[in-house]
Amino acid sequence: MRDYLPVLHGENMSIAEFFQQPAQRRNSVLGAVCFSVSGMPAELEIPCLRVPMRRLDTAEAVCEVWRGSRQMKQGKCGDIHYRHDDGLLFGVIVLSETLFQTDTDKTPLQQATESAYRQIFELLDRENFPYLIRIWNYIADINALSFGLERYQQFNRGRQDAFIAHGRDVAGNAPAACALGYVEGPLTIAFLAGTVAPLNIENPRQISACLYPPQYGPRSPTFSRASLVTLNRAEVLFVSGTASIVGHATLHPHDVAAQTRETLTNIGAVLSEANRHAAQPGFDLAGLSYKVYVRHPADQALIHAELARCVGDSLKAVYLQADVCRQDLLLEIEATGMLASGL
Ligand code: 3EB
Repeated sequence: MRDYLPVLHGENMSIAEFFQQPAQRRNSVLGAVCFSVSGMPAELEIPCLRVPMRRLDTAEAVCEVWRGSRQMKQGKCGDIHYRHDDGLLFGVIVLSETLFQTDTDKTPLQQATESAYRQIFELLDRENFPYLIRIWNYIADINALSFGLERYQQFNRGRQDAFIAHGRDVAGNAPAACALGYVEGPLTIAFLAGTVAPLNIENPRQISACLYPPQYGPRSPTFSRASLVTLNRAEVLFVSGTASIVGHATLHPHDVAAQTRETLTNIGAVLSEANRHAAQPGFDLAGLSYKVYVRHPADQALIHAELARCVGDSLKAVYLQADVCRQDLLLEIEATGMLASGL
């Protein structure tokens, strides 16, 4: 048993467990992302994001809770609700596209995305948390075509414009991320930022997303394959949403088991890269905590069987029904891992 918690700590719990924590323990929560919940009690202090995706492995709702340490401060800034300690800031933003005009050259989703990211960067500048470490993007109807462009590609335009407007790197030093779709609802984003620069990691099996050829849209996605952040006593690895992509191409378009294996091979390659930079090269598939986004609920059992076979008995995974940002991708997997270091 460890006798301390790392500075940043992620864990999954039920909504009931979340709200029944002793006050002192609840006070260490930076924020939470809750899936499969129908409603949530009003929570004044802690930013909680409700993502309307159905959980597939059990009926129970799940909260991914991020903990910090020491003194917490929270606030609201525009559409963002945030909370931070002296090293980490967690924020959530929910923005409806219907607030934006349709008569300009930017689509409503593109404008909403640009606004959300601009608000995030303004907050990070103001609160002095310069480094975006990890960002979770949830977008309604992500594969639909509107205004002549797939909605994921509209999102990519707004995101890249905001990065550029704030002088942020779009090629080589972007945060870890994921981008998933659900049926309908506002643009829904959660993010973690810090005061110490994370190390952003690429996957040698995949072209960097910033170099995807134009067939995937007029603007590249802005994310790296993982980010590694070292906070005094722990190294935390955020593996971005990862899919069955090699080079830039989707492999095994109609074979969900093969896509699962290819995705794990990609995650394995990212772990090898992370281990080249980590203080202790201890990241492995068995030690990660997974979130698996599944396009067709009927595929969940097969995906789980492949994952359990490759990862082993210790597999910790939550399965959610979601649309993935390319029509031919049947799943996307993200993961986090933590190692105590320097002790
Ligand atoms: C991919 O590798 C799959 O647009 O932020 C994964 C992670 C994906 C993040 C994003 C997209 C994003 O291209 C899709």
